[in-house]
Amino acid sequence: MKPNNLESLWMPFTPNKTFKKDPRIIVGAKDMHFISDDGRNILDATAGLWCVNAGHGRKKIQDAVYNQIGELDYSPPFQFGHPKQFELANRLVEMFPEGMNHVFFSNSGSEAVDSALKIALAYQRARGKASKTRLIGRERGYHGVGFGGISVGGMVKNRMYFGSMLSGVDHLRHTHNPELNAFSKGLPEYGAELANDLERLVQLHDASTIAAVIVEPIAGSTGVLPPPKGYLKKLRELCTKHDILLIFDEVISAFGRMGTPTAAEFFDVTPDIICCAKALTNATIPMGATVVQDHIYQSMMEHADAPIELFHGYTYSGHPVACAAALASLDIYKEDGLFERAVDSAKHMQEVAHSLKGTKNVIDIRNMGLIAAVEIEARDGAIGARGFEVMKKAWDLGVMIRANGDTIAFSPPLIVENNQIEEMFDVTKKAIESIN
Ligand code: PXG
Repeated sequence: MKPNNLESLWMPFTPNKTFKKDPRIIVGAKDMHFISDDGRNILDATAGLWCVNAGHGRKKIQDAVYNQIGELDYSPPFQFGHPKQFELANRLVEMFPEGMNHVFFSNSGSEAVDSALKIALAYQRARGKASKTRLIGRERGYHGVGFGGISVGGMVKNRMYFGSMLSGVDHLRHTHNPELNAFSKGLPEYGAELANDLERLVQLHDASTIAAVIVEPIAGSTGVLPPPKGYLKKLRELCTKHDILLIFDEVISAFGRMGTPTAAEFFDVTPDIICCAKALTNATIPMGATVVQDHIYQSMMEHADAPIELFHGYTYSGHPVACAAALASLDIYKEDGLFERAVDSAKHMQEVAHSLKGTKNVIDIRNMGLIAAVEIEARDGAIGARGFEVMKKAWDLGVMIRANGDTIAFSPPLIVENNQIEEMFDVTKKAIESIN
């Protein structure tokens, strides 16, 4: 089953040279497990990449996709519609916070973010605030890999190789403070005042130049950074005060990761725009969505200066097969009560994750919803080396975990059983103890 030549493929976000010498090849998946090419069952502690929330190989999605290709494989999204994209938009607005009643489809988290940024700019212009062009992100933010996303993003390596990116972007300070908050269970106590960093940027640039602020309500790929208590509410207040749009990038947090349809609902903070993707289709077919408040959509409908209100869209926006996969996924989440289930599993995961405190080299443990992270101290002069070795060792021991630098992240499918949570952390502990 091993491919005989690994050279032609340029793998994304992967050290190609090292991987190809010692590849990890996945040939199948069912429920909570991947199957490796040497026939082992590997427990999926990451829901793939934070996306397979209903577990792998769901028959209902498989059937929906198969049937959709037979019925309508593709139809152009510009100037024509098909029923399932309207149905899916209606289903999504029912799940999203009050007032967020309009959905723009794309094909990935990166595109959902770029769409949000473009909508924010076009909206400001349409309502006569054309000087509001500046976009504010946050240090350590991850918003995908488009030029818009890396510009507002705050992960150094994702930015430093790619020139000057978008102009007119600035960043809030990040909220990670291990000195005060290490080993917090759930939301960290300290740091709400960091939202006031927006005041600093308003002082510097003036609110009349700022279109939008984008943050992840809980940052994932930068190493799992739950927001300090009160931070998001404060940020919402400041955005409202200064007439700045607030965008939540919920690419990892939407669809049950927090036990609710959105993190916005969990934190009781309603942004103006939410970006989502990943678990929208249980990751079976690529799809992203940008969900906006009524006032944004209505303003664009009323004030746009051309018959096409938004000059933006993708060949595969609202692809019928992706819509079929998404509708089936939303059915499963509801029928199986997976968001509610995540609430219970999250409690267990919190206890099990924090039981690793005291393990060799562990310097912090963080968790929120069905997300946890164990951070190990970086080896001198080799940031990320230990994280990588732990990930590899865990794979050999039968568990897929994700290393973001030296932070090991856990975000299992919402169908995870308590004993599987225990297995994930037992194996991780063994892996951490086995390396120097
Ligand atoms: N926003 C957020 C918050 C994300 O987590 C994206 C946007 C981009 O989505 P696409 O579909 O364009 O990849 C993401 C993606 C990790 C990891 O290691 C996380 C992501 C991607 C790759 C790695 O945790 N999230």
